[in-house]
Amino acid sequence: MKISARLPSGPWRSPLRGPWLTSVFGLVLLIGIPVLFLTGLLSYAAYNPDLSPVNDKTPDKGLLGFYLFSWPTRPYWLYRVNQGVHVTLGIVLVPVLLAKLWSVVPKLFTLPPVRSVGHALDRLSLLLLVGGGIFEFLTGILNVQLDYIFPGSFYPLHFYGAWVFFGAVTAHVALRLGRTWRALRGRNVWAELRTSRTGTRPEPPDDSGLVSTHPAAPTMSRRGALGMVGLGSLALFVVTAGQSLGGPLRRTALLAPHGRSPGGGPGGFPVNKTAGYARIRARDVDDSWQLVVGGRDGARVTLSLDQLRRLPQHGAGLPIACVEGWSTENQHWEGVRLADLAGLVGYDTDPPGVFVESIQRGGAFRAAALRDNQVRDPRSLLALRVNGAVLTPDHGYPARIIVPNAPGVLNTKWVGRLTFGATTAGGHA
Ligand SMILES: Nc1nc2c(c(=O)[nH]1)N[C@H]1C(S)=C(S)[C@@H](COP(=O)(O)O)O[C@H]1N2
Ligand SMILES: [Mo]
Repeated sequence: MKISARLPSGPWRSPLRGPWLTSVFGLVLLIGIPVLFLTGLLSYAAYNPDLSPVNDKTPDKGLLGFYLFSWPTRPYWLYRVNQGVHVTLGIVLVPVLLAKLWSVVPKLFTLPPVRSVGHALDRLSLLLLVGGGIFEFLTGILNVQLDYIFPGSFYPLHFYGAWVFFGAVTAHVALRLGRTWRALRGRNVWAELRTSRTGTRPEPPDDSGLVSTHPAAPTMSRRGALGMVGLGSLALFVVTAGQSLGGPLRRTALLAPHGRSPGGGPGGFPVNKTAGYARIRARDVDDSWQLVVGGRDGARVTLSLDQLRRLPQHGAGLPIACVEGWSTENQHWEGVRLADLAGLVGYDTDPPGVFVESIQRGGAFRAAALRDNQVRDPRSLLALRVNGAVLTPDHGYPARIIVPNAPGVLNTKWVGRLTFGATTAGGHA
């Protein structure tokens, strides 16, 4: 009777549930979740969090941010790939996550809830695992689909949640890897994929708590269940990946919140916040517009658009890659090197980082801080033109930042002020 006390009674009667099916879903997540964790951590490093409070505002990263490093400017496409993988994989794994939860659902409702100290710890780790997983996937998806419904707080939530979730995943893997491995070896996957519904039998009774004691007749085969989940993931991939891969595939990105058909011409690539959304008025960017550049020992230079155009112009082919996963193909930007602008205010060599402010009043992303390595890269520009034409209003006319291998959020549009050697308004590094 010892065994039957651990077996699910109650409404859970699917004959498909069992250690093998759970382990197959678990194996996919075991490969996918570390990739999500790693690309997520890299994404934080890329946001220059040590230049808070303007960039990533997550407080107390001291302990959890032990790994942070100076994010490089090359290869210029790395952030685009990193974020495309993070967001696309996160979305594609949703059906697998749901299937895994479905497969273990009887375990989440076992009675009595706690049998021993060991069992209590095991259940607590499951709570953090299931809760943490749902929390991470939900905050991530809400963020990419509804753009920042948690103003300013998405980053800390998703960052702290990631550590809790990954800690629970690690504990879970340590506790279950042996059992998973045995379960996977216990059945032949190819034989399983050849078994139709009528040939489908429950897994043998065991003490896993997953196999039903009074299984119902199968309504689908394991092959069918795996196929349904696989097709779900494939469908999500097809309607998501185009937003990062770009080209003609952009049209297939039905789930992409931005720029599925961004139009043609030089400004024909996706826009995050439009000039209208940012409440940029025509008179803010007419002939009265000026760029204020601050620098060493209070040096200050004011430049009109004509004066900027008379400075040496340089080009760079760079994408915009948003933290939300969508990105553009390389665009050809032209403008003034950030390093040259630093040279106008006392930093002829080895310029420091720069604090960039938009003329936009308010809004989460009106300012950003760049590191010295970003300022020094010859491809880092205050861009005045893109693809052979003056910037469109939505892409930041009269001037915007473009930096290689940086998250889109650092490419400030409608720039009004640059302060070299500062990381906050009025502050100095
Ligand atoms: N002033 C200002 N600059 C901004 C933003 C903003 O909201 N305001 N959004 C940033 C974000 S999050 C991204 S992804 C890029 C998008 O650039 P694009 O709209 O030209 O594609 O602009 C960045 N620059
Ligand atoms: Mo972004």
